Amino acid sequence: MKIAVVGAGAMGCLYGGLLSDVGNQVFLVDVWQEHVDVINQKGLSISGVSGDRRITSIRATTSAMDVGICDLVIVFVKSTATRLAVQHAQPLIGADTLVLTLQNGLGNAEAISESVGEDKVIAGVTAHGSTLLGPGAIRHAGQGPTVIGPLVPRQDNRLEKICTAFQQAGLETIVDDNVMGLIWGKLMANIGINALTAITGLQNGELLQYAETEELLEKAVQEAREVARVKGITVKEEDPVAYVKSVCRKTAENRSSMLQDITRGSRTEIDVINGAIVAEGLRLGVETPVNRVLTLLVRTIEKKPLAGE
Ligand code: KPL
Repeated sequence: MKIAVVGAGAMGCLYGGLLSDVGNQVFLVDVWQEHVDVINQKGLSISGVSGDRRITSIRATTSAMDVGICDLVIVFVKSTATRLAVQHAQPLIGADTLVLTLQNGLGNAEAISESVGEDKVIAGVTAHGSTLLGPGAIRHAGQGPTVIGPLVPRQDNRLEKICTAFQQAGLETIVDDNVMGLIWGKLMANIGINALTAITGLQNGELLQYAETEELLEKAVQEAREVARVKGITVKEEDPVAYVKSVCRKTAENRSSMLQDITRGSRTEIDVINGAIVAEGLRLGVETPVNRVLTLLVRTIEKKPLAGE
């Protein structure tokens, strides 16, 4: 399968690397020139739970024009960059291309659909954790299922083919048609974990070692669950709080993507995670005080210069 991964951060490199390692033709498309150069010269280094390896079959580029039309485009850029990234990814998308978003937060599938049409979009969630160590190197920090589904019902078996390709790469994957339920289910994990780790500097598993962070995690998730209920979304997980705690344990040593963003001085996805819950809560008349405080604190930390600057 010819696959392009748009956004070669920690998760994009993980999926791209594992898919390339089993014989797919994989291209990473990213704006970071040094990262692209290191991958092309030395290969992509993956360490951690899936074993240590260097993948030299993978190609990286800063321009989608170098790649041409693909069978599958996986969008892994930060949610804040989705619209722009998909515009730049147009040379990858032909009549039979499917575009998969496994990004965090709300609104990505909708943003991609506006550009490429709903029938080409598949969305899903991933329970893997991954950390970018530096140019050309990631650590696979936690494993879990990938669940994907179409935005509109499909008549062909292309989704199943993607599922098989992922499984061959060691990425446990299933198809589920309740895409919004899936996205909201994963959102619960990001709501409970990302902002709290970004504010405290804790790893995911450490959130459960302190009564204070555990209580805030529970409250933030309960608020989000109420927003989902009033909105009429059937969240995949029956007990979202228990689910989020299980994600903390499974990705215990991971530094969440939001903590990684804060450490790098990058903009976070707070507005499409806790901020989105606050906005939906306001619209639906559901109180979300914990999510509001978490959102305001992360926005403050985003504005504060990094220590030493
Ligand atoms: O998706 C994640 C993230 O870091 O963004 C979790 C599930 C919290 C794993 O770290």
